[in-house]
Amino acid sequence: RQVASDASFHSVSFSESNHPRVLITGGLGQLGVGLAKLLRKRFGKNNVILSDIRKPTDNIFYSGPFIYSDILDYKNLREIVVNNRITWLFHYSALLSAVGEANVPLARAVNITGLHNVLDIAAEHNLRLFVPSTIGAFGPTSPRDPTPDLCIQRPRTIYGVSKVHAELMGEYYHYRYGLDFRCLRYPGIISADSQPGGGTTDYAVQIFHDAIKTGKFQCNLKPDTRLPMMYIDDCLKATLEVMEAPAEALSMRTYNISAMSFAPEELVQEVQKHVPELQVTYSVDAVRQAIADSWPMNFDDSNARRDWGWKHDYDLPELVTTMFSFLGSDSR
Ligand code: AKB
Repeated sequence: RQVASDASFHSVSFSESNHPRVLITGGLGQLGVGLAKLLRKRFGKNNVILSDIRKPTDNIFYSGPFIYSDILDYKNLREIVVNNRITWLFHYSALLSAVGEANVPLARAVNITGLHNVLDIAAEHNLRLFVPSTIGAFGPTSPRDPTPDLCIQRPRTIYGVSKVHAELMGEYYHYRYGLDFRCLRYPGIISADSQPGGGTTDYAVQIFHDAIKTGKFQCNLKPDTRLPMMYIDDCLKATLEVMEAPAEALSMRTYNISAMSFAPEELVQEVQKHVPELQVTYSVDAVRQAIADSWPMNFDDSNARRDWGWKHDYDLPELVTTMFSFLGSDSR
């Protein structure tokens, strides 16, 4: 047993030691804190380490182990994996679609070079590795309604290209070196207590905040732009489920997951059931619109449903009700 040192997560009790030891990279983005909460409930607080290059707020720091980790620093990452006896890694560091187009060299470094570091360390240390992919891994020549798991993937964003690369490299390491790589293609994710950073689907989160704060919302996509979307709890549930699935159940290593699909005008209608006075205008962002027009409208996730029993809980009305009960629509 490892002797406790300065960080509290070194002192793991024997009862906790059967659980995976988890590291989450990019942990302060939209999904990491929620994932850490879910995994800590299941595996014990000290067995789940959040990491990022950003400074955490006090509440994140006190809710469980947090560590500085730069995925572009190979030695730093390897040291963290070794010192903390990590067995599962969730690799969330990435630049999203819109922000990636604004800084292609940085997106290339974080999304591609960073992934290479993670893959090598995961293979070297026998980790189970989860890498999220996205609807953005498809492009204008992919079938869009519905988009199956296996089809043409020729995305036109650096984000999409890097995610196809991640899918293929992860699968290659799996077949070549036995790496336990697992990957889900996420739709746009909608969450109340964390913000997305620089994606094309961000409007679907922003509308809730603006409806409550100002009663006015300016949408940067056209009203009929249909995209697959999912509530964060479904996304995190799927992530844990695919990581816990027995290897024999997985007929593939990269799965689409789906819950609902809507266009801004449909979301607006549903939101107006809670905030009838909401005023909506459309001011289309050309970059985001072109990206959205090249992405799936509906995701075919029948393989995930068959292989490991994927089932979503939230459709559009439940999503909207849940968002408002979280954000407190009467705090206006
Ligand atoms: C984005 O819009 O870039 C992301 C995604 C769908 O992967 N939310």
